[in-house]
Amino acid sequence: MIKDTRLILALDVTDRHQALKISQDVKGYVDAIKIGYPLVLATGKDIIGEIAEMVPVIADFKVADIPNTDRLICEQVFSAGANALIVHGFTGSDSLKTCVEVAEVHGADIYVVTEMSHPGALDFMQKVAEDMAQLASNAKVAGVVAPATRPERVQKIRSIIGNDIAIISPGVGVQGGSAADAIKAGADWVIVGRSIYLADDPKKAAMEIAKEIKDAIDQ
Ligand code: NUP
Repeated sequence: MIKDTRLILALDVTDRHQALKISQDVKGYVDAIKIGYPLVLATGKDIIGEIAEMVPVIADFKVADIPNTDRLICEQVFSAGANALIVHGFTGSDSLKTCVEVAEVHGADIYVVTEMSHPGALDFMQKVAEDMAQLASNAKVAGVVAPATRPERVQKIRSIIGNDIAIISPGVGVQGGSAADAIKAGADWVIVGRSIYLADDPKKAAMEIAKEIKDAIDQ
């Protein structure tokens, strides 16, 4: 993923025309568009390739299965045109290794979830998040997903993975996190959904967050 605005749009709309319109509008202001079950289940997997023609696509399917099933899922996602795929780390090294192998064949990237951004992540995930960050680092994936809602955890995860792999960070806006704080804590990209796609003017909202990120870097 080319690092420019350092903003990723989470496009969790369920209408095909709206999805394509917003993608066209924010093109140039986001480095990637993350799409997941809401949009793909509503419109079909061809939407992946349609959006990828405009902006690189990260497929957020949080893949979490045995290696053989993971392989079948990865092949479908990358054949559909996704540039990257988000997978879970808790299934362990063999499942992750399989995802990385399929991604390599397609010239695509894998991002591993460490600790999620919502409050429930404290129930189970936070306890093993650092181990999953280490697993991701060992597997030489493109990056990990870490919570903008807890910048101190972004910082901790950065200290584990070093600077070789990236951090993409959701939880900005509606979930309470700040784009500037996440970037200052060590995130390479922030992921923003509702604050952009529910705005009256998604392009303007994306531009404003991109500016906030730039100002945080320039400080
Ligand atoms: O830990 C995570 N938190 C999170 O919100 C991992 C994610 N993949 N996400 C996703 O990021 C979530 O599914 C949604 O697509 C996006 C955040 O959207 P919003 O809260 O900015 O609307």
